[in-house]
Parts: sequence; structure tokens; C-alpha cells
Amino acid sequence: MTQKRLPILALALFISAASCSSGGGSSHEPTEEVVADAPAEVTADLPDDPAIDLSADLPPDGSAEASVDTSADTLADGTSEGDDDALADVPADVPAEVAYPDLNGCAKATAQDDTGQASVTITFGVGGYTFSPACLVVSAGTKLVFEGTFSFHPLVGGSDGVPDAASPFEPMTASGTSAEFTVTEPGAYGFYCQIHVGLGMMGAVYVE
Ligand SMILES: [Cu+2]
Repeated sequence: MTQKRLPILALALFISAASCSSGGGSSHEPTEEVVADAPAEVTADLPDDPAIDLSADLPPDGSAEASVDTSADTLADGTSEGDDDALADVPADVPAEVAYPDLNGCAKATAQDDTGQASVTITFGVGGYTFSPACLVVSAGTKLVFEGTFSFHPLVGGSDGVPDAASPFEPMTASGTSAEFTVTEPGAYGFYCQIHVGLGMMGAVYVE
């Protein structure tokens, strides 16, 4: 009961103080009337109003402790687990987090090794519906030059006939006879001919 009355007293004091300060500039009579009326109404309404009790209890008990606990737990769990995994994986796998999946009939292990070259040319549509080489490994920053007739063999970045908007070979090249791409981000990047992908006209470049 004393805990509930304290905020009420504080409220009453606050209201009376506010009315005193606001009405203090004028005469004495209005100030005394306001002070006499306000406490009576406030004390009559407050005990029956549950909103007052809730708002008084929540800030110290609920919101403050809850916010501190959850943020502390999340940070502790997330950072520790993430660091453990990263530390465990990096020494084991030299290429770190880069994935080199099989793509478009290519595998990195059997792809042509063109690492260390400043520029590599991929010829397409000569003697069949093929890229040559179709599967290759290059170093990051190597310039890839596609040479052929793009209007006959539109070049698309993606795998298995599905374009990948994030591919360095996108958007599609459908005109001209030469196009250059420089991939600086290690990874696996598939490409294919939009028209003849069903005939196996596709390939992949693995960038180290
Ligand atoms: Cu084609």
C-alpha cells in the first residue's frame, strides 16, 4: 500500500506544483482553488486505475532487466560460436570460405589450369556448340575474353540454364564478337549459351 501511495503523493505534489507555478503569476484566489480541487480528484481516481500501477512497476522490473539480459546472451552466444567455427575451418581448408561446386558439367579438379595468366580467351561456337575451354581455373583478376558470335550464341551467367543475376557474366551478351570480363572475387562462376544450353553449350570458370 505504501508503494502505491508514494507515486500518488508525487503526482499530487507535481500537479499542485505545476498549478502553483502556472497560476502563481496572477492572484492568490485561483491558485488556492486549483490546489484544493486537484488533489481530491487525483486521489479518488488513481487507486482504481490499473494503468498507474502497471506503468509504475514495469520500468524497474521488466523492461530494464529483460533488455540487458537478452542483448548480453545474444552477443555472447553469437560471437563465441561464430568465432569458434571460423577458427576451426580456416586452418583446415586453405581456400577458406570459398566454395567450388561442380557447375555446368565442370569440376574444379578436372578444369583446365589457367592460373597465373593475365588474360585467357574462351572461344565459342567454333566447330560445334561448345566453349573452349569450357572448364577452367584462373587467378583472381585474370581478364576473361569470350570470342565468338554472340548473336548466334548469347552468353548468359548462371548454371543449368538458370541465369544468376549476381554473376559477373550478367546481363546477357547477345551482340558483338568479343567481350571481356575480369573476375576479382574467388568463387565458381557458370556460363552458358542461352540458345544451346540444352545441347551442353555451357561451362564454368573457377577463380582462385
Ligand atoms: Cu549457342
